Amino acid sequence: MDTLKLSEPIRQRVRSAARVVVFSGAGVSRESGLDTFRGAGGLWERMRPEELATPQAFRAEPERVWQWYAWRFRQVAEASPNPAHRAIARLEAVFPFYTVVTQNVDGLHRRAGSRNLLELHGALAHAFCNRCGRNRDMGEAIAESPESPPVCSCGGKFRPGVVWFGESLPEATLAGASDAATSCDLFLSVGTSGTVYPAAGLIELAYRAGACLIEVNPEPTPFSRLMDLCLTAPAGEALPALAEAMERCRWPST
Ligand code: BJW
Ligand code: ZN
Repeated sequence: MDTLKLSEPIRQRVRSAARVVVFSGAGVSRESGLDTFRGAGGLWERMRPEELATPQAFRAEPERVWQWYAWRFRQVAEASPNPAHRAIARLEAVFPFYTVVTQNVDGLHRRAGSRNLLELHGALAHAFCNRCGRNRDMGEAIAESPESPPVCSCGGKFRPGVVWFGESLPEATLAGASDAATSCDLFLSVGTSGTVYPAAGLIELAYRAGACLIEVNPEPTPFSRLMDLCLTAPAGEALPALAEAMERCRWPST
């Protein structure tokens, strides 16, 4: 996508927006070489989520779950932020109140420079003890014990610092994301299938609050019909063009 021409109604919304939320999912990291969960080639095509991404799976097969996350951790360590992450980070300088809410656990938004960032589903970079809650660095934990979860001094097992199905999202993070979605003027949904709750509910909150909604996804999602604009393109192509178009709206003389 070269230059993007926004319609006049969207340009007006961008010009007057003070509060902006970017809500991202696995698709934003696809062009960094990381697999999405759902869809063709997605992680869940090869293994069932309930066998890997639940506390029950960790209790039943801790080694298998640990090895899968160790593999994901290594993939992420070798990956780099792509033009979509960088465009999203760049837009933080354009709007007075700008929040990136991500479902991703890969840390690529932070590595690209996003600072006001809420990680709804935790982070692969951390591990914590499933008994006493002690935190430690995931890389060190894997280096110490690549095949099975390291045992804590309390006798518990270290697990990845991510949110599994059936677990609550970090309360303050979800509250911050809900407040941001409820009060925003502009909401960009990027690279998410919008199928996992309560995260996907943020799109509904922004819609009900009357925000201008923009979706970036090569495929339609359950929320596409609510959008003011759908950019049906990969995030790494659409986001740099969208960021540039938004900068032109806000700073017409540059
Ligand atoms: C591109 C692209 C490119 C491709 N550019 N785009 C209400 C209704 C129904 C169910 C529930 C509900 N409330 C709660 C639930 C249960 C459950 C849930 O939502 N289930 C549904 C799946 C049915 N939710 C939970 O259990 C949550 N906890 C909770 O609700 O606690 C309260 C509670 C407790 C106890 C009982 C009851 C309630 C927790 C959810 C945790 C999700 N965890 C995971 C794993 C994280 C760890 C890990 O990484 O392994 O999070 S699951 C997985 O899905 C991961 C993701 O963050 C999440 C969302 O996926 P995402 O990011 O949207 O990725 P994809 O793959 O789905 O989509 C990628 C998109 O990219 C696609 O659209 C592509 O087209 C697109 N794409 N290339 C742009 N280049
Ligand atoms: Zn412990």
